[in-house]
Amino acid sequence: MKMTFRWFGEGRDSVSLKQIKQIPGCTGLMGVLDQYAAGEEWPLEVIQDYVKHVHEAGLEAEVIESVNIHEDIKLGKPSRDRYIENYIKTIKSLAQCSVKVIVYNFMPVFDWLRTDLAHVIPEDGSNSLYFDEAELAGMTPIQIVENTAKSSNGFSLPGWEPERLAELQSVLEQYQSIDEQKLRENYKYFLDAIIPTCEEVGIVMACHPDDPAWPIFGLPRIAHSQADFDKIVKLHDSPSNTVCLCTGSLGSDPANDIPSIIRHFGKMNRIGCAHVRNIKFLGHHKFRESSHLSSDGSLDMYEIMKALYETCPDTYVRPDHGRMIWDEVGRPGYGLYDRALGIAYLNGLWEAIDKNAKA
Ligand SMILES: [Mn+2]
Repeated sequence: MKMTFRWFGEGRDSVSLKQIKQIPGCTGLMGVLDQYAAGEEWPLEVIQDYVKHVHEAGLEAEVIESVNIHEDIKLGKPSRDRYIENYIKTIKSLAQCSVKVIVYNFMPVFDWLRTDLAHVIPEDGSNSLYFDEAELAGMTPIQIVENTAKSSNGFSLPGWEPERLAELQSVLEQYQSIDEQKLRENYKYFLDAIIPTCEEVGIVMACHPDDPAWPIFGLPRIAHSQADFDKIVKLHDSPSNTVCLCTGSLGSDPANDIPSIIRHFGKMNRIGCAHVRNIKFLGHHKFRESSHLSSDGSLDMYEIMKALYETCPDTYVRPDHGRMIWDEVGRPGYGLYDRALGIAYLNGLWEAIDKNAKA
C-alpha cells in the first residue's frame, strides 16, 4: 500500500506539504490541478513544475485526481472529439512526469452532492459533510449549487467549479435525452479513444463512483454498484481501465458490501487506487461522514483494509474526507487533523493485518 493525501496546490489548500510530510507513513499525494476547466489540456510545464515542487517536499506525485471530463463527452456531442484529443494530450504529459494513476468520474453534471457541508455531530461537537435526501425535496439543482458554494469557507470545491456550473440549466436540459444506456455508449466511446494511449504510456484510469450511490435529479448515473463497475471495466477491457474504490461513496448505499466489492475487483486487478473513509447511516438515503474509526460509523474499516491487503496490497490509498475538529478552518472535508488521524488509524490496521498474516 502507498499511503497518500489529497492536496489542492499552493495557495489553494489550507494544508501545507510540510504538514503532509510530517504525517507518519504518508509517502505521497493524490494531487489536483483544478485551475483547468474540464476539456482543457494541462500544459506539460505546469505539470512538471507541480511534480518538482512535490518532490522537493519529499513526497511522491504518482496519482492525479480531477482530470475532469467535459460534459460534451458524456453527452456524446460532435465537439467531444476535440475534448478527447486534449484529454489524450494531458494523459501523455502526466505520464511523462511519472504519474501512474488518473482519478476521474463519468457522472453527469454533479460530481458529488451533500445537503450540509458542516453538519454538527451532536456526540462530540465536531462537524462533517451530511446528506439527507428529504431535504432535497422542494430544492432545485440551482438552489443546491448556490447553497453548496455559500458554505465552502471560500474555497472552490472539487467538482463544483463555478465555470463548470455556469450553464447548469442548459446542461440539465440536454441530459433529458440521455438515458443510462446512451451514457454508457458515450463512456465506451471515450474509453476506446483514450485507453490505448494509457496502455502505451503506462497510465491507469480509475473511475470514481457516484456519490451518493444512487441517481439524483433524474440524471442517469451508472457507477454506484458492483454490477455497474462490472459493466464499466468491460466497456474497454484493459488493465488501464480500473475503479477508484471509494468506500464512502459506494458505502452510502447499505446494499453495497464494500469488503466484498474490493475483493471482487482486487482479484481482477482492477482497483487503480482507493479512497478509504467511514460514514454513518442515519436513515433512508440519510448519512453523515464520521471519523475513520469503525465504531464511529457504519463501515467495517478492518475488513476493508484486510480486503485491500489480500487482493491489491500495492494499491494507492488515501484517507477520504475528514470531520472538522479542533476548531480547524479549511475546505469542507479536507482539513488536516481528522484526515491525519485517519492515516494513523488505517496504517495501524495495516500493520496489524500484515503482522498477523506473517505470524
Ligand atoms: Mn472518494
